Amino acid sequence: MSETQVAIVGAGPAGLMLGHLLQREGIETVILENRSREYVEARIRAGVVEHGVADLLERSGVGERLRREGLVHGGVELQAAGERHRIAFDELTGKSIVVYGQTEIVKDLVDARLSSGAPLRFEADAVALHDLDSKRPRVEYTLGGERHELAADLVAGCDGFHGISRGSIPAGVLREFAREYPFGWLGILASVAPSSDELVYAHHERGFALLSMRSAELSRLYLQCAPDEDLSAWSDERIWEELQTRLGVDGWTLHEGPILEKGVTPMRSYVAEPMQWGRLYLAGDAAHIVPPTGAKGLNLAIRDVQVLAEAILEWYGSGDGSMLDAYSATCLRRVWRAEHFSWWMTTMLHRRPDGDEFDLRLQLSQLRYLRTSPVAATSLAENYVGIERV
Ligand code: FAS
Ligand code: PHB
Repeated sequence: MSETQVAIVGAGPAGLMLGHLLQREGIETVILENRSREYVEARIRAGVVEHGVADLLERSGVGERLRREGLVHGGVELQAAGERHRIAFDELTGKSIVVYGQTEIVKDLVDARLSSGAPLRFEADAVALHDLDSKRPRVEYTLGGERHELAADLVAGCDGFHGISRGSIPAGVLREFAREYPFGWLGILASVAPSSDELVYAHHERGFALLSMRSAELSRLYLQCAPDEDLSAWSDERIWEELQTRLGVDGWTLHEGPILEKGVTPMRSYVAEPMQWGRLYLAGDAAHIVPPTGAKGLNLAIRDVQVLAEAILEWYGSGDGSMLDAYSATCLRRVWRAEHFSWWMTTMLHRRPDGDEFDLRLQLSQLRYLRTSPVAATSLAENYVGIERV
């Protein structure tokens, strides 16, 4: 049996950032990750970092490459009926976003963790959490074909939507809230310079499309598709043809290039309440999921562990557990704000297969209102760049 102060299950953005924030303040942590380092660092996911999250990464010493290589964007384009309109975050809120892949944030956090010498165990599969309602909870995990146990003061469940932490909370404790959407995203990573300086969110009668990017040489684009879309039915040519149709506007060209990676992501909204039980604290996708239209998933994960780290440091520092007791309530205010914004962006921009003309006119009216009203545009902007006080 090994021991630590805080056992962290999962080395995604939540687990790695929590370990980083605690370790740098002298709190002992062990991070257990069931996949390999290569797998974790190669998983292509989010691309947008909120203003406040970029600041936190920099303040805590892991934002140097983000500041050097990240693309600072002062707005995004909304497109409908063949016209684009820029939502100017910088003018409306004084803030911006940073386009910097989640893969890069994970690499930066893994490097920082390994440089610190603090334990980060890859291919360590947490199989059970024990005694979560005691003062000495335990994590049972397998590593190298052997079973191990890690005892701790606290356990952080940062193991994503399909991890074991949420399911370790006894039946009857959690209330779950969910929406499944009748569509998903077909995403591609293409070796071609982005055809727009900023992101383009396009409403189209054939379905939503998003132009994003990872660098001056790498484009990231998405097409609304069926949640169980058969990827083999989408040749590179067909993907580019559909993107040209949905993103095309007069006087603009979408440049094509070799597709390096493609995948289909289904969409859901999900929240589990409370985000804690006994000495277990859930953070990130282990507790909540948002459709990626609002670019909130990664940012919520980081914001959760910012709250959790502060509460843990208070508890160890002064013995005051009030912030830990309030962890779930504190996080859920931001979680539900992000859930609403992500649902709102998703329902405004995607065509439901069972939608009708009434739905279409509501969407077009909402998009027109965002073009004509600075107040409406400011509301979108402040949610997108990240609200500091929710
Ligand atoms: P993660 O899922 O990232 O990390 C959990 C970690 O725990 C994983 O490394 C997993 O291997 C590990 N784990 C699981 N079970 C374990 C066990 N039993 N033992 C040990 N380790 C275990 N968000 C956006 O903002 N924009 C996007 O475009 C976007 N696209 C996405 C595409 C996909 C396919 C997915 C799945 C998510 C996407 N997201 C997007 C959301 C995503 O970025 C998440 O919000 C973010 O990864 C959440 O981070 P974590 O909570 O750390 O969870
Ligand atoms: C991305 O670049 O992957 C991205 C950007 C904005 C979103 C979702 C994904 O809303």
